[in-house]
This record gives sequence, C-alpha cells and structure tokens, in this order.
Amino acid sequence: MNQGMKLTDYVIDYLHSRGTTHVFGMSGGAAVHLFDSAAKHPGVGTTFVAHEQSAAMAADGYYRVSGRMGACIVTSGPGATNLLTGVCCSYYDSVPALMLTGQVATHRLKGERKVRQVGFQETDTLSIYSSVTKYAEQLRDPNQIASVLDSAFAEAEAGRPGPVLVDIPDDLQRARLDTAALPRYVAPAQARTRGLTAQVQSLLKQISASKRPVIVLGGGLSTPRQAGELREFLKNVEVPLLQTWAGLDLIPHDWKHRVGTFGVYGSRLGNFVIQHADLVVCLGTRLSQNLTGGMLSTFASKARIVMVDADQGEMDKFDGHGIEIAERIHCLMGDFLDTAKVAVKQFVAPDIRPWLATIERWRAELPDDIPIEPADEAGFVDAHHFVRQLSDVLADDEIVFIDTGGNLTWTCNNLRVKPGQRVLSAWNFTPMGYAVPAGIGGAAAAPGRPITCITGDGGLQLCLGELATVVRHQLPIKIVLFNNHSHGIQKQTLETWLDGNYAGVDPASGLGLSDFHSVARAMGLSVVNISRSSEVAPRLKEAYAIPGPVFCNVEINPNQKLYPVLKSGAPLENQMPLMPSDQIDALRAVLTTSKDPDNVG
Ligand SMILES: Cc1ncc(C[n+]2csc(CCOP(=O)(O)OP(=O)(O)O)c2C)c(N)n1
Ligand SMILES: [Mg+2]
Repeated sequence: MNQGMKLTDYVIDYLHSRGTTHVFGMSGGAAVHLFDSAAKHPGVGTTFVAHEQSAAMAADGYYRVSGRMGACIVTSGPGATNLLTGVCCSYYDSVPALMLTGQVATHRLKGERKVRQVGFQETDTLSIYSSVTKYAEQLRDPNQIASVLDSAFAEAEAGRPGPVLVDIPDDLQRARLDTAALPRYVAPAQARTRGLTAQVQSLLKQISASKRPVIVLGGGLSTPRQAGELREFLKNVEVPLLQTWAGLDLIPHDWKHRVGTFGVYGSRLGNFVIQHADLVVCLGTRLSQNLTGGMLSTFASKARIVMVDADQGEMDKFDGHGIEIAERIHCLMGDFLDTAKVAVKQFVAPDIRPWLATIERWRAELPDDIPIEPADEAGFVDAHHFVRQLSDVLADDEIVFIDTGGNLTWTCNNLRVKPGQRVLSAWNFTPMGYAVPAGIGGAAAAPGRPITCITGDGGLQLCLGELATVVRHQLPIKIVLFNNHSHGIQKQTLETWLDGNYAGVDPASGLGLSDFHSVARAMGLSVVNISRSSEVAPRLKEAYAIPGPVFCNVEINPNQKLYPVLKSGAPLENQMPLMPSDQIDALRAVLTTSKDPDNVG
C-alpha cells in the first residue's frame, strides 16, 4: 500500500503545526526517513551538528530563546545515547524538548528474549531516558502517532516542564497513514490552583507587614518565560530583589532595589541581605545547594520563607532537613503573576527605608573582591574587568550563553544585564561544552539576533567540532573564550581541599588542551586575540564590528580565583577570602543602627 501520508511527513508537519520551526540532529540508518521528511518540509529548517549531544543542547537553547519546543532527530543506538547529557540539561532546568529517536524495525526488536541485541544498534532507549524525561514512549502502532505526539507535547509543557522522547522503529517511519482517522489525545486543561487568590493576598499582606523583605527571582520564571508580567508585578511591589543565576535576565542590572546574586559563588552583599531578611519570598527557585550553602540550618534563619513553585516536591524537600518553609504556594508561575496582577491593587507598601539604608551601607562597605587590572605586559587580562567591558559592547538584544566553570562565575557576577538581553546556561546540570551548541539552537530560534557564547578552554574542548557547524551556517555568534589554559575552577577546588595537588587540570598535570585560536582560524573563523588590559575595549569593539561568526580568544590569568566563594561548612555571610569576625560583627551592627535616612538623628 502506498497511499496516505508517510508517517515521518506527518511527524514533521505536526511539529510545524505546534510552532517548531527547526530540528537538530545527525543522520543514521534509523533516522533517514525522519530527516528526509524534515528536509522536504518548507517550514522546518535542519541543523546537522557534529555530535548528538550538541543537538539536544541546541534544542534546549532553541526553547529558552523562543519559548517554542525544540526537537532533535537521531538514529538508534549511539545516536540516541549521545543525546543524554543535553536531555539532562533540559530536565533539570525544566525546559520542554522533543527527542525523536530512530529504532530498529519492529520485527527486529529483541522483546522478551534473553539477549542484549537483535537488531543492528538496537538499544533500550526508553529505559535509559525514563529517569530524565517526563514522557518516553516507543511507537508500536503507526496509527497511534498523533496521540503519542499529542501526549508528548502535553507532558513536556504541563506543570513543571521538561523533555520528552518518542522512539520510532524504522518500519513504522515508512508507514502510510489515513491522517483523518488517527485517534488523538486531548490533555485535560490545567486547573488553576484552588484558593490561589487568597494565598496571594495573604502573601502581599505579609510583605506589607515585614521590615526586611526580599524577593528571590528564580529560573522557574523563565520556563515558560514570564519576564514581562514579573516586571509589572515588581513595579508595584518595590522591595529588595535577589536573583539566582537562572533569574539574572529577568530584570535589568539597574532595576530599582536590585541587590543581585547570592549563594556559594554569589555576591557578599546578596548573602548579607538574605541572611538578615525577615521575609524571603522565593518565586520559581528550588533553593539549590549552590544558593543555600551546605549548612541548611543557618540559611536565612531570621526569615519567614515563602516559596511559590510549580513543583510541590521542591517546596517539601526541606522538611526535616534544616530549612523551614513557612508557606508553600503550589501553582504555575504564570497563574501566580496573573492573580497577583489583580491582588496588588490592594497592596500597601511597607516602610522599608531603614532596611534599604542598611543595604546601601553594606554595598559600600563589603569587599568587592575585584583584583586590580594586570599590567599590559602580564600577557593576560582580569576576568572581572573583562566582563564589565564586554557588557559595554553587547547589543541591547544580545543573547548570552555561558558554559560552566570560572567563566560562568565571573560572567554572572559582573555582567550588566540590559532590559532586552537574555543570559542563559544549563544552570542545574552544568555540563562543560553547553554554551556553543546551545547558542547554535538560539541562532535557529531567533535568526539574525546577536548571540555571544562565553566558554572556558576546557568546555570548548568538549564541543570543538561545533565550530564547523557555526562556520557552515555563518551563524551570528561571537564565541568568547576565557582561555586560562586550564580547568580553572577545578584547580581552585584542589587548592582548597587537596593542598593544590593538581591532577588533570592543566597541561602540567596531564591535561591536553588545544591551541584554540589556531584551530578556530583553521576551521574558518575570524579570530581576535585579547591579552592586554589596555586593549580589551578596542579589540572587543573590533570583534563585535565583524559581521557573522567571530572567535575571540581572551587570555585570562591561569591563577585567577573564583572569589568570593563559600567554603563548605561556613555560613553564607562569610565567603572566602574570609573577613575578620570583628568586621562581620560591625557590618551586622549596621542593621540595628540604620535609621530611616529622612529621620536620622
Ligand atoms: C562534562 C563535564 N565534565 C566535568 C565537569 C566538572 N567540571 C566543572 S568545571 C570544570 C573545568 C572547566 O574548565 P574550563 O571550561 O576551562 O573553565 P574555567 O573554570 O577554566 O573557566 C570541570 C572539569 C563538568 N561540569 N562537566
Ligand atoms: Mg579554563
């Protein structure tokens, strides 16, 4: 029978009808029909990457930028398993993504037989992915394709979002469908949390009654993205704001009462603020250990903590573990902001002038941990100063993807975010080698929009092949390499815990790195080198004036530290380099002496 629509054509059409305009992946025996259909579809683009891991990261970046589901197509076996690290990025950061994996033909599936494989490259993809997807299903009947895709999309987007996987045996990919007769799955409408209005009103009253409130903005406000609605809310509820790294781009750098980051690698000011607040309102943050530090009982211990989250488990997990979550509002963040929009009309602003005055004193008196800029002949630049100058050249609508390690820390702590910019990373899974592949996905999601991918030399080594993808498509990506010729963050860990006994963290201790600027040039990129403090601004200007992809090799001091940082076992307000205890006591005392600035004396 050769009538009806080919199943893979239906799949691609379906994706298109749901707003997915792009697929990422690599060909292979069990994926050729899917790609054949994708390549023929006028509304769906394809990006073939150098490694399937990058495809999953690209799909992840695609969603973060556009809010539309990213999709991957890969072959069975190694194609499918290579997706894993990228899928984990989406799972732990609540990013919807659809993995379409090819599989051996149904008559070659091993089924219950006591063997490892029957079909060539046969792999039990579903069980591998079951713990890091919200839905993983193998198509067994071609007529179920519509309902399987309906379920996959519904699951990916429902509640706390996440990735899904559909495994399609090769023979079924070629099946012909009577598309009008396909059964469908209609997901139940997501009911709004009952009693939400009363909970939101009560929360606003608690803010009105507090003396030292803070609101923490987390990544849950970005998946799906609620920045516009959030900013409206915050214009009506003006209290000090703390940000998790995943919440960095929710408000611009100069937003009223913005304090900034807190946590293990966060700012000292942020840590002082959360440790002395009397009310902490967490919006879409799970309060990861990187935020609380290891000593949970000392975290925000003077505060009543309220969490608003789409995942009840994230709010209950502290029970019996040292942090008391006084109030839990379980709802979608969109529903919270919708409800709050009405409720804020009755909001009475608290008098927090003494609290604001205290925060300003702390801001002025806490160490900023910014090293002085190295002399020009040092051969490298300071990472903090570099990021501040990078902020000056980024476009108003720049999308910044960041990798992991020192480069992530220095960037998050120093970038001055503008209102239309995005700042993205795989916040919770933090694999090396994310930024460039995710940037490729971002470029497909928002064609023409300027993208900067910040990466370390260690991270770039893991996705070096993707430079070819960037060049092939002439993507408008500026790759900014923080080249400290080492795994900088790991060096510091070994210094802190193992007396600096380096193992596999730089060439001297056994790590092979590349001559990255030569490699980038050989792969066809324009290369700009930066190694002198005085040249940072002009060279950056030069690099950003070049249209299309550019590789910017920035020499960073191999001994540059990630400061401030919390050593495990210490309370949040005393990061390394440690402050003398009398200095901490004096800063704490500001709290009791600060008065309303209008009434001082
Ligand atoms: C895939 C993967 N392997 C190992 C790690 C552990 N790890 C975290 S950061 C890092 C070193 C990163 O080096 P580099 O990219 O050069 O960043 P730097 O700290 O020097 O800026 C390592 C090994 C990881 N996060 N991901
Ligand atoms: Mg490095």
